[in-house]
Amino acid sequence: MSGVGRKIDSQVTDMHALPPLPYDYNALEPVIDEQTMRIHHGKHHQTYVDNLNKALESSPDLQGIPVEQLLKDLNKRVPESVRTGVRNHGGGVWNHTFFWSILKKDSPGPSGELLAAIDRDLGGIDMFKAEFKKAALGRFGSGWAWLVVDKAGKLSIISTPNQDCPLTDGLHPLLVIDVWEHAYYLKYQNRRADFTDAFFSIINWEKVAEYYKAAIKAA
Ligand code: MN3
Repeated sequence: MSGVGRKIDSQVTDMHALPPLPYDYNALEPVIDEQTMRIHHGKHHQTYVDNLNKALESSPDLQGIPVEQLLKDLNKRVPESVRTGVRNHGGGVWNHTFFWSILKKDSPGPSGELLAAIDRDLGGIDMFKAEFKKAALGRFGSGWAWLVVDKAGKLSIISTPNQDCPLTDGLHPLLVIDVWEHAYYLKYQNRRADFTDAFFSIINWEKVAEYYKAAIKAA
C-alpha cells in the first residue's frame, strides 16, 4: 500500500517514500484544517518514512519489502535488533497512509454487506460510534482507534498505543482515527472528544466497504 519504489541508485535497494496525499490539503476542511494536514502529512508522516529507512539501513535483506508485509511479519521475519524501529516507524508510515485513505467529505454512510456486519457484530451504527469514541478517548497518551475484521470475519473495535498496527496481530483494518495530539491540537486543542465526533462526518465509507470486501475474502 505504501511507499516502496524510489530507486536511489542502481546498486542500492529501494527506499520507502512518502505516498502523496490522495486529495488536496484543504479537502477535509473544516473538520481537519489545511495547516494541520500540511504538518501532519508533510512533517510527521515524512519523518516516519525517513526513520523507517534509517532503521532498515543495517538490514539490506528487509529493504524493498513493502511496509505492510514488514508489519504483518514483524515477529516472524524482522530481527529483534530492528523490530522496535520497524514497529514504530513502519507503523507510523502504514498507519498514516491508511488513515488518509479512509477520509472523505460527504461520503454516504455504510450500506449493504458492511452495514449488515456492523449491525450483526457491533449492534448498529450508533453503537459503533459510541464504542469507537470510547476506544478513541480511552487510549491513554498517543495511539489509534480502529475498526478491524478478525480471522473469523467478525468486526471489532480496538485501540493500539504509539504506532502499533493491527496487521501485526493478524487483523484486517477497516478504518482508523489518529488520536495523537498532532492530529488535532491546532484546531481542537485538548478536545479529543470533539475531534472524534467531527471525524464521523469525514469517513470514506465506500473505501471502508472496499477494505471489508478484501478482508472477508482473505479471512
Ligand atoms: Mn499522526
